[in-house]
Amino acid sequence: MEEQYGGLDKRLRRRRLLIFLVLLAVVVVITVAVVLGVTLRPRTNEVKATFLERCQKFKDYNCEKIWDAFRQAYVGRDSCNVPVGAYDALFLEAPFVPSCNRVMLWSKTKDVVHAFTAKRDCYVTLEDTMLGSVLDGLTWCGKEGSNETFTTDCPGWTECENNPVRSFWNQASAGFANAACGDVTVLLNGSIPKPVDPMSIFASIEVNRLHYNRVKKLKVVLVMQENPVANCKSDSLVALEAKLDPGMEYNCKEVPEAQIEECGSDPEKPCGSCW
Ligand code: DVN
Repeated sequence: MEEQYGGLDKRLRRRRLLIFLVLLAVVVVITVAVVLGVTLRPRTNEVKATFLERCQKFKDYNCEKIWDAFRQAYVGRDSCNVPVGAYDALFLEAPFVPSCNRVMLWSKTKDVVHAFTAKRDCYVTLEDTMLGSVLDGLTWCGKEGSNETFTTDCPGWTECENNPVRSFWNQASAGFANAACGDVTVLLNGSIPKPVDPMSIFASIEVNRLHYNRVKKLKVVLVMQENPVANCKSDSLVALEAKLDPGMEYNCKEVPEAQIEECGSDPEKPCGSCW
């Protein structure tokens, strides 16, 4: 008799364990579904709100129209099939205004450059223009069959060439360089062996668009930190000068980062004296 009860008891415990495991599995599945649902859910409203809020800081732009021109470049498309040309309508809607003697390009010096232009308006970087400012630091993509804008599960910068973010910055950089005129300044990094990286946007897209009929001089500011590893005679800088249109002036200055930061912070000092 006792054995019979013992067997019954065992079967009861086994059944309770089974029910507990099934319930646990259900809870885990629901939790994963909710987390995925939240992380992968379309973020159209968030991206659009940020886009419009940043755009409206600039006068005389029809921000709703620009948003529509922007989203049509990637919405409903495979995120590795958004070529630079997909943004043509956007740049027609918000073209770059020619900027003489104020264009500042950069490469591997994002922080020091934007710290400078945040304090002084004598130069303008792409990220200080309306479109550059609106999209700086954002991630976006669409999906085939969806009308939404996503900010997660989008291809990374190097995952595929024609991703929405990289194609935008490539096209924007080309347009920004095309709008340059007079003297152009570029801040490069003296702490890396190749301040002019051939794979960079500056070297592969922007330099090729600095033509002598508009741009008369390229001024290189080589930002020098402690223990620099490059100088104005480094191979990649000599090659840069050789690449410029005949007749275009070129100069290169090795400038301590501290001097740029200090000069940028002193509104009394003319920008030109910062290097
Ligand atoms: O002249 C500037 C400016 O006009 C811009 O439009 O292009 C020039 C800077 O691009 P660059 O010459 O390629 O310089 P960087 O420093 O190599 O790259 C610039 C930015 O592109 C990086 O700051 C990255 O942006 P992020 O993530 O800091 O907002 C992005 N980038 C470049 N290579 C990347 C990358 N992001 C991820 N992975 C990479 N491999």
